[in-house]
Amino acid sequence: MQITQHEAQSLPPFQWLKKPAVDGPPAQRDPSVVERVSQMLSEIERKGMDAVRAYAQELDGWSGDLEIGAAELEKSGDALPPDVRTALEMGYERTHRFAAAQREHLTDFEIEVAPGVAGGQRHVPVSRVGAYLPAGRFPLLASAFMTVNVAKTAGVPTVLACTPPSGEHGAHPAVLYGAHLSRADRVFALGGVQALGAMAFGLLGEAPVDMLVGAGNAYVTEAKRQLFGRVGIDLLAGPSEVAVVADGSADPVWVAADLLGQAEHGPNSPAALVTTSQELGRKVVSEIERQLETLTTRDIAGPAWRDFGSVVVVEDRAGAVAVADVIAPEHLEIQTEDDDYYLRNLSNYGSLFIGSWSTVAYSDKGIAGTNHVLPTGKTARYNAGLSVSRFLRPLTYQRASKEGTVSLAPAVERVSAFEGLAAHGATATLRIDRVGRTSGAF
Ligand code: HSO
Ligand code: ZN
Repeated sequence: MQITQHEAQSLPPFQWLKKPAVDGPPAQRDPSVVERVSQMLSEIERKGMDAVRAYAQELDGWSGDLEIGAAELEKSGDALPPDVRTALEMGYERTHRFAAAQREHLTDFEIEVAPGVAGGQRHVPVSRVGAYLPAGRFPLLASAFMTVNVAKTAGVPTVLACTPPSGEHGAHPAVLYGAHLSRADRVFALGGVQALGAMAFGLLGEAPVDMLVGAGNAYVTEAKRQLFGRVGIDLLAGPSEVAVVADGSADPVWVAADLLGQAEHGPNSPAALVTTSQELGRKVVSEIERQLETLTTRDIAGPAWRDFGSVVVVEDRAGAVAVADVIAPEHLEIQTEDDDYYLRNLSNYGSLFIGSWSTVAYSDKGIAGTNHVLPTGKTARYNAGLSVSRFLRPLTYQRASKEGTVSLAPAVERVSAFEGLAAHGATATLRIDRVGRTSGAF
């Protein structure tokens, strides 16, 4: 989310109130991680489940059953405090409803391209998806709603889910309950690279998956990157990010809280304030220090803010849009007197939170219905977050009738001859000769 020198040159004038202590973005790829993941994946591919089990034992201390049975999934909710269970059910229901609306708004169509020639498109789901449900430093309970649930809502017939073993349950009960609500077909207590390898290579009593989705640690992300091509992926998630665009009407206490609300994800989580008000910027800087004093996650959020936090003052709202589009944050909050101006003019963000009553955590937990698997590290310039459309390929088809050949074949013959591709031309010639040529140009 940093602003490079090159980008700064083409931006309207702006001023730094706080610069990140670290120059440049958080490191994305550690060569030792790349090497280790590559070696693990080739071992898993060669040795199959023996290697998977050995890694589960070595890295997670787990030698129990890998699959979580249907009965255990069914009762996973019983282990949860009732209010947590209710909140999870609410999150599932809302993310499902939002994904179902996305499905409904993807339209199939067929148009007449020329007389007797039709072209069409149908959205067809991927057959098999593998979802990774992280349970690391903080188990993110809504993960399954964002991946398994969205895939099932898109119509994916088989969705496998893997989550790291933890404690004697084999997996975190809340993560299991999320997977159960989300309609996972099979769930495994299996973490890290071995989970992704097992799903991609078809080692879990299932054919290989076609696509891997879900966030994880640096090893999980690197495994997805290395498996990409052989399987599809959703995106490569980097550290969670937030940016807030605020003017003098915003409450510095809320803005500071919202910045820390994502900074606590990890010590390399960037958070940025872009403001038209120098006064607000100064207040937010001191408010962050004040809130950090009592925040239980200050040992993470504090270094994150110091190293990757920024406050930028711009001259006007057009300047704020220009800066926000350059930093292209994963989450972008707008807290101004003119929120709709930003909705109309911004183009690079993972998900937008409009108005001071909308905050990122509402979506993070699934309670607001939208997806939290979002592009990070400026990839919002070209990518969007996870949605049903990622699991549905817009497959095209065409149909030409005998009548249609008249409007297709002569042009195809001419282009093919010009290219020197005789066999292409012949496919058209055969057909037009059967119909008979009409005189004149195509
Ligand atoms: N902010 C994370 C998702 C999350 N945070 C879930 C808390 N729970 C990535 O968008
Ligand atoms: Zn979050």
